[in-house]
Amino acid sequence: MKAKSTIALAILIGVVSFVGCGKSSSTNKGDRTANALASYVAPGEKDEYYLFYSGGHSGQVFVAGIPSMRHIVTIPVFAPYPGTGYGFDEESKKMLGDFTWGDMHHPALSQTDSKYDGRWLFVNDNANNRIARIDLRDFKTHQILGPIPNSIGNHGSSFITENSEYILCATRFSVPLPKGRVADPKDYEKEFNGMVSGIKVDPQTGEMKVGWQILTPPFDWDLGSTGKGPSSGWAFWTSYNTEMAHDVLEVNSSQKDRDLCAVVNWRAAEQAVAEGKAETMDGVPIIDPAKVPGVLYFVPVGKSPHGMDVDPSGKWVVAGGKLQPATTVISFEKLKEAIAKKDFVHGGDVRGVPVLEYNDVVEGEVPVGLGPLHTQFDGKGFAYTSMFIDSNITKWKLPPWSDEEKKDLNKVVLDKVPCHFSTGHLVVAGSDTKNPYGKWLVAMNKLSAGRHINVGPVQPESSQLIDISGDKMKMIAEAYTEPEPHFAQILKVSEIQPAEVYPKAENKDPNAVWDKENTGVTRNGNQVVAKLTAIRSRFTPDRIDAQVGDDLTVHVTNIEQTRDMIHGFGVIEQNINMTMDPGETKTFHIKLTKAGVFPFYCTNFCSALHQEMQGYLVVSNTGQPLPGAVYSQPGNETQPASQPAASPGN
Ligand code: RUQ
Ligand code: CUA
Repeated sequence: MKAKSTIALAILIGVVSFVGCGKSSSTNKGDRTANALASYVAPGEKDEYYLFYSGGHSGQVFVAGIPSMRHIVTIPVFAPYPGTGYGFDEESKKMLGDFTWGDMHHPALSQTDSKYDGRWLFVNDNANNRIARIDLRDFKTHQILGPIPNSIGNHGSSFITENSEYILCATRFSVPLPKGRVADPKDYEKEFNGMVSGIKVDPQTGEMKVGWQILTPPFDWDLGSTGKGPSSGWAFWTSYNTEMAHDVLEVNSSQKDRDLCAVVNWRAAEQAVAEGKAETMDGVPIIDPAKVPGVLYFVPVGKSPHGMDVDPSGKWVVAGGKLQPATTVISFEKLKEAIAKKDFVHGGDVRGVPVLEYNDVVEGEVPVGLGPLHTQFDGKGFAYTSMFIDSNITKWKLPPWSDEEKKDLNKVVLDKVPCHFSTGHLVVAGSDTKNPYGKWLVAMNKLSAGRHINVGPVQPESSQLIDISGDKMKMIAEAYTEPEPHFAQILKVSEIQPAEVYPKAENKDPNAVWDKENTGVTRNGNQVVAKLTAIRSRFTPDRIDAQVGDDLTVHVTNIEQTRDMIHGFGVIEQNINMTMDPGETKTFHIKLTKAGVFPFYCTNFCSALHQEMQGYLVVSNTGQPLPGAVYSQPGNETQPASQPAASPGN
């Protein structure tokens, strides 16, 4: 076993250095004119699909268009983003909490009846155990849930159920639970635990809360996928450390020929909690699968698998091989039969969780090549697997297979297209729904290896657009992103209609002001509150007076109702930067610590007089207001601080 894993590692390192030595690309450039036209979107025309990339440790979502592959916007989620003022105003600061970064992996579009319903995009944070919800009405982050209790390394998510009932997550790491308990990593097997979490999604609002959790042995759970159709109500995860090693995982977690994947009946879990079969840890109902049978099963799969993908029919569950040159295809029908017959490996349960017989549930191992990671589907019976080591996309045929094919599964491997280089994730439009759009596949490659103009040692990731509408795949175009997309979702543009302004009538912010009469600066003790409007090309008022030691709160409403008329609010040397979209109110809060005059200005180019859109924050020393200081009651223009509630200023 050890020899095998060493070989796998050698291959891996070999390929990487091969790529690194600058061997020129092997792309079949095909018919340049036809390919160019296929991805060309003329000036003024629009793309047909949205491509939502997870932004990895940038903590952001990148939105591009297909087929042009042009980056259109960035949606900040787990990290501040000055470009949209995210992480500076009170609301987004509160969502981010104490964290300034996240490691985003797998985005999931909300679904109704196993089809995208165009409402929300959920993304997970591997680093700080969080899940966020982006509303597709305005392409903004509206909720960040977490850190999730009893869950460490929220990598195995966000896998959404067929009617968006739950986001299901599994832990990549294990720790002593509840969090905060300390045990020696040498006692890993005994003291550490992993977890599968069901995050409940409100069907109307999308608001998430932790529903329940299932305790697992300290395997390192990897990728997962939810069932649909016949496998409705079930979910599946691969794992890569059934050895339960706690050190030198590179070697110690690659000892066994097979690892175990988790088969979870989430409806049974939900019911068990409703029936009071859970115990509570850190406020969450926890199911111990040894005490509640029927919730969790294990299935052996090829060594250290990675991806786990359920096909559009819900019949086939495909595990990537990573360290073996094949994908394992599990038949859900066989799996259900084996469970019904209690056909378990005799005496082979792991901590009371039954293990199914490999031969009872596996339909076949498809020899796709080296380093299979993730698989996507086109809804026409074909599967597409990303090959990290071989650096290609391999197209193969899903079962049912003929007897002849079964005898030699090489026969179901149909086509390969080289990618550049070392493909990690791939996405086929709509693959995780019951009706994929097919047509386009995007390969997300881990190494770009100098195919772009030289930008120094910092290297982008490359994405390649592949046409899968014919028998043979066609490489069409390539583009670059910042690090680092881990999976993506593709949505038809025609399926959503995002708002382009926030209608005034829908602004429920109690501090929104729309008329000059309601703007102003009020003072109450050391609390100074300013309410401003922003419109081309002025802030009203354009002077805010305060003193050192004051708590200053500023609400700015962009009273425009015109698309694209975005205003910013930056304050010099105060680390304040907000952006207000048309009809939006934003708030910041600051403790004033230094005296001086601090100009504020619009950061977002808005008109020919954008440069003139500025004002002053005047911070005088404590107890020494300027005679002309602007502290007004609403409706009052100017009023010295030392004379509260006096007559309106001139
Ligand atoms: S993992 S390259 Cu975070 Cu999705 Cu497979
Ligand atoms: Cu408002 Cu620039």
